[in-house]
Amino acid sequence: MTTAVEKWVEEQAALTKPDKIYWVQGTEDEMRELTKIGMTTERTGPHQTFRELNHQAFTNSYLHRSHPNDVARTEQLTFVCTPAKDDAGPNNNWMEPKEAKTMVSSLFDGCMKGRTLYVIPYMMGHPDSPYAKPCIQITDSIYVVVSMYIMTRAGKKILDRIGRSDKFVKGLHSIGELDPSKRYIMHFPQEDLVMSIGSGYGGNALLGKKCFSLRIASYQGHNEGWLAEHMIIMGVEDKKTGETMYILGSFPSACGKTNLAMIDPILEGYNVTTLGDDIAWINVGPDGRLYAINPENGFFGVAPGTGDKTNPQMIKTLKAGKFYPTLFTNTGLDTDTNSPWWEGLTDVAPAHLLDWQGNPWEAASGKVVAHPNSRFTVAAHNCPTLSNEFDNPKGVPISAILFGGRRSDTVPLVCESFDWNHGVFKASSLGSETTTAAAGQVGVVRRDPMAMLPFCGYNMADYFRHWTNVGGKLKNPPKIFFVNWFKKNAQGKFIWPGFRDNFRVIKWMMDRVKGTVSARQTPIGFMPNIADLNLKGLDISKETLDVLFEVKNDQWKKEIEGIENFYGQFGDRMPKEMTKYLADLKKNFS
Ligand code: GTP
Ligand code: SPV
Ligand code: MN
Repeated sequence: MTTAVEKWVEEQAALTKPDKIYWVQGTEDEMRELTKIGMTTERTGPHQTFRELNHQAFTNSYLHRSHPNDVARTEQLTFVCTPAKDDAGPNNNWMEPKEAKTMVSSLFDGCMKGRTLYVIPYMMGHPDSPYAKPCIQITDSIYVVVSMYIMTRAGKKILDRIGRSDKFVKGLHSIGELDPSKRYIMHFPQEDLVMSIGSGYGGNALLGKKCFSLRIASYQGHNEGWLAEHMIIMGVEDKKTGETMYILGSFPSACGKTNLAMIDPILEGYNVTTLGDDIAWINVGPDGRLYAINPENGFFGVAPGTGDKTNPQMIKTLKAGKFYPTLFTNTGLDTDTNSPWWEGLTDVAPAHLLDWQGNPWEAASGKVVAHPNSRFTVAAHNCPTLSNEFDNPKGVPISAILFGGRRSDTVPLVCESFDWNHGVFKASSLGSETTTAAAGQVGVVRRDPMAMLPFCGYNMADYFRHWTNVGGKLKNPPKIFFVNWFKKNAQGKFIWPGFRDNFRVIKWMMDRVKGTVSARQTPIGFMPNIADLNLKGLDISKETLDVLFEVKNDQWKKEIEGIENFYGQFGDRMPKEMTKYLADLKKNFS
């Protein structure tokens, strides 16, 4: 008798009409074989899928160049399809589910003619975890198959685990014609289904990542009492006591999560361990504490800016190549050494470079070598700071949550919320300057609550209420902090050194959690007494520190206006508690 998985695959094959169907087993030999095939096919544009790189420099690594129009997530082509438009909310593009399916099915019809349909059984979360979820992705891209193999726990054993059950998350993907006018990323939260066509880019095509582990999973979490968040999970061990504090960190795309997740602390006496760099699934444990797992098994990180000075642990991770292949997408190529290169990898550019599209690069051209959203895909197990708790099925207990964004002004270096609900309010009203991680204008402030604007699979008004409900179930809720590493001066230069120095702020937060330092109360929350910040060895002026911690009336008035406009879209659905906090804030600045 056919299983539910086989039946679903047969139906998708009948629609997409591939030449061949291939069930991914998940062995290393198989990936070597697929990578080899990827070195000779010309599927995704004018280039082969993979080019073998120098394995002495970057063990087991390959370069992939995407179609030039397919370099980032496309939020305007991403839809949440719920029967009622209001359930998707003003934070999502919406289409009626039947209409959406008819529309994309016509694009999927016959799209795999001449191609192989790959079936990837995979798990988000460690298979032993009660919070993990089994999934099946179908794709016609070898790049996607190898990427899924790196990013998730994939292979035949997951198929055995699903068995005859029909409880698995379904993802149908095709690169289609890589035509932006025929590109759609459609989510059907009620059916645990994603249909994505026309893009091979990470967040559009690796359906276990943003599509399932955030959009669909946030919807499941709302129904089941947990949270799916755009967050890192890190451990900070105090070497003296041997105790580890676990912290969650939420930042919008390309705002510093991966860097923070493996920060090399500037202060002595601490070890940082890495559990996740992008997504956290968070449950309330039997003891009333929050426990987080990382559903992923790898990192899909931003290459530019990653170097020995900014993120030495990631450079080691990328060179390790011990587990799975490592992929570089849309970076430049040093033709003398056959190694990947991007801005920030070394201070001086190598003599002979091809740019991300494979054209010879001239320094005088003023063009970038690597695409600003060029990325690497690498297994978490290659990371030297990977936590021993990474595979712990229960997850790790959380003591603090930090939220951040990219703000040239207005928002201070660090600020602590008064309590959980005040933290939810502040997180719900966060703004951040847009980045190249999504197609569209860069550098404009937009409201991005909990860094989830592009990823919340349902109405965000309900999402904020869900956050306060989860808080209500906690015995000892984590403290909530807000940070901004990205303040700039009049010349447009960052005034905070960032990266390793961010640990100075982490240390203050840990002291606040332990209750060993006091803080001063301001209208926006608790702020540090400067004497409590460890600034040893940092060359920073009193004036700069003042700017880092200033709270300016005119700037906050403008900020409040932005929040009011954002909240306004949700009408009466907005929790009263949130509008009350906003009204109080406004009073404080009037
Ligand atoms: P996604 O993978 O898109 O979710 O991004 P992310 O949040 O993980 O961001 P990531 O750590 O990859 O950093 C994005 C960019 O910001 C990179 O170019 C980093 O070099 C840069 N960056 C990270 N941390 C800091 C910081 O503290 N200060 C400054 N100035 N830049 C930073
Ligand atoms: C992001 O854009 O937040 C990413 C990259 O982490 S992607 O998976 O492509 O969304
Ligand atoms: Mn991300």
